[in-house]
Amino acid sequence: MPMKLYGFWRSLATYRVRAALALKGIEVEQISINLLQGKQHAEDYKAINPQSVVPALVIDGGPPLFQSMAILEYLEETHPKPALLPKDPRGRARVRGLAQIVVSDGHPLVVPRIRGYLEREMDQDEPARNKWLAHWTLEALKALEGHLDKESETGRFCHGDAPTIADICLVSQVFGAKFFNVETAGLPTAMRIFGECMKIDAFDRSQPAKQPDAPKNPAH
Ligand SMILES: N[C@@H](CCC(=O)N[C@@H](CS)C(=O)NCC(=O)O)C(=O)O
Repeated sequence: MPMKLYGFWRSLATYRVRAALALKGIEVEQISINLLQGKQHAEDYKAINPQSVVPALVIDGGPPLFQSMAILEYLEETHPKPALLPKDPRGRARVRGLAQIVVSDGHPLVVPRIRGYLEREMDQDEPARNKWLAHWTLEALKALEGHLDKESETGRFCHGDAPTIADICLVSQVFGAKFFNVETAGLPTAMRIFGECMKIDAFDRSQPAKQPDAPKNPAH
């Protein structure tokens, strides 16, 4: 029975899980929860993920897994090849640290519920909200660049010459930068690594615009 991934084409957290599944060659059935239509708040989806966010991953009809980092760690433990974490504890800490810059610090500030709150409760108009989205997306990418540019562990990818969880998170953040029209010229190492990742079929076919629920017209 294939795993069932509840997600959305535009969701950066879902992208992270799609990319990990694809890199590990795991078959998955995708179920689209339309965040733009608020379907994450429907009772039937809340029964799967009470937080009303995607992704959620259901394996063999068991209780859904939630939170993209926890899911990536689960996939790494259960499908260790190809490895998405280095073997040494220091390396693992570095890769997880890079990943957390995105997952814990950057991405949470731009999710739909934050944007909705800025609009409805804080009376921020669209230009102000777009400024917020671009600012915090760029801050996370600048933090990644600060590490990647100067640390000797950086290789073809974020950590050495094979993709890791850090690359998955970096790529998701760069897709965020594309959505929010962020200028990426000042991020040469991060963007070089993004380019390396996108040469890999698993990263490429997992990208938002290539999902079955993505609009056919790229102007979303
Ligand atoms: N930290 C969570 C983030 C989950 C999350 O916020 N997902 C977004 C899409 S990327 C979502 O479903 N948002 C719905 C909302 O904000 O209403 C993870 O990494 O899985």
